[in-house]
Amino acid sequence: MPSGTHPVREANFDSIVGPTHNYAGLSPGNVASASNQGEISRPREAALQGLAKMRSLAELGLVQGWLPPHERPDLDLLRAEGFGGDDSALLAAAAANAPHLLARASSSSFMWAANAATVAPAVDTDDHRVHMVVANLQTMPHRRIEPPTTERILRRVFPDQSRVQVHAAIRGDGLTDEGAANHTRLASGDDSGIHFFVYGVGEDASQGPQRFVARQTLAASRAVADLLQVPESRRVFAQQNPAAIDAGVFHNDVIAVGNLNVLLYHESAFLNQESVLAELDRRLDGALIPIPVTASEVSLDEAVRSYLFNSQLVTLPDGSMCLICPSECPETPAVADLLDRLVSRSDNPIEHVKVFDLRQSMRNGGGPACLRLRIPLDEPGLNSVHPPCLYSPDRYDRLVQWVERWYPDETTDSDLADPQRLQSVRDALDALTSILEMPGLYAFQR
Ligand code: SUG
Repeated sequence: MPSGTHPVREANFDSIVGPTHNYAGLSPGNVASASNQGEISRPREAALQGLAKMRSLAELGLVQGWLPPHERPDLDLLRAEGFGGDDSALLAAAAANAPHLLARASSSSFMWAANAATVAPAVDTDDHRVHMVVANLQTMPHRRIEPPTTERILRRVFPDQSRVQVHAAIRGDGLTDEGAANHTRLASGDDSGIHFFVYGVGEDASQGPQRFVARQTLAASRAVADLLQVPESRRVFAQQNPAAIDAGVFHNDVIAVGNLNVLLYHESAFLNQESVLAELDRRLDGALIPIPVTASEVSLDEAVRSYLFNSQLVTLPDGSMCLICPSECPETPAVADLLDRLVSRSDNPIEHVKVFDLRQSMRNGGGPACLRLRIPLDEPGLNSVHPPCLYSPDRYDRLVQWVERWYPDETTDSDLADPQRLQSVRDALDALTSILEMPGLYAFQR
């Protein structure tokens, strides 16, 4: 059977949280990031929370992988801004004169792998290869530094270009792209799927949000769809409701989540909601199972605070669906009620809810779905993945021990300039490249 005609299984690749995870308030429009600015972070706990989610999903019978962290602080960013001297002098000068630049250079924001790339499986593309387009992340300055490293990592994890083509981030005026967080693949069964791209602003900027920036443009979504080699007939574009962006919904995955033919969404998710849903249903030959959540059930504010829609919606081996929620969901009464109703109803395949403590990431606006990149793979595609980046109990244990050995318990602003921390991060990453069998991954190793 040629590649692209095997059934696909969704693999989730989560990024490992980095040792410099901190709260710097770098993302205007992201309510959690803004409100936790300056809080003390707990990098070890953050990384262990992420790893625990990965293990649980693997134990549920799902395909789980991990992506290595990027090197931080990014000293090249500081050098490009004019700081010089050896590494210690560089850190000290940046801390004294431009703490905001040091914060940008130190962010662990690459951990939200849903913003790493947009992916189309082999079964959907013109040339029957998986295509991935690295997100350019141009809107937030601290995230602009991610794409080259993301590209390098994805090429190492998916080295077989005859199966998986990794495309560099798109460039150009007005092309701002935040990856899979604004893209959903929907499908009925094993058939090829349709690709639902949600953008924040189109050609007419006056139709976009007024308070916060729209992170995804229509032009960018179109350019990504072209590179993915998804046929026109399988593309649907919709605009996010600008009022939702202005209420803190900075990505579509904060207000809607889909899996196979199910779409769970808030009634304020999209502009022209009815026609968007009708179009999705038509493209799925009438198989769409829409699950609207009204504002009277869960307000926009409760949706943003609980991150209900940032749950992962996954299909378990028995065919039932499970929502992987953050602990803020059952702690929000309206959301807890909604979840109870959802699993007890027979009009949808969601039968289970599993709750995870991801508070360290959540405080920066990153829930379960933000932490992972969905990569639907057929069997030959799965066999082509760099094996140490796929979950195994043994390597999981080694990663946990590695985090416990190297990650600081706490981080405050002043720690970001500590040269001993820098050395410890490099030692940690050096050790990680042995565990993941990726020699020379980081610039300091080359
Ligand atoms: O881009 N937060 C990230 C959160 C990304 C969430 N991803 C998805 N929704 N898929 C962002 O706003 C905060 C960093 C800080 O403030 O320190 C941050 O970058």
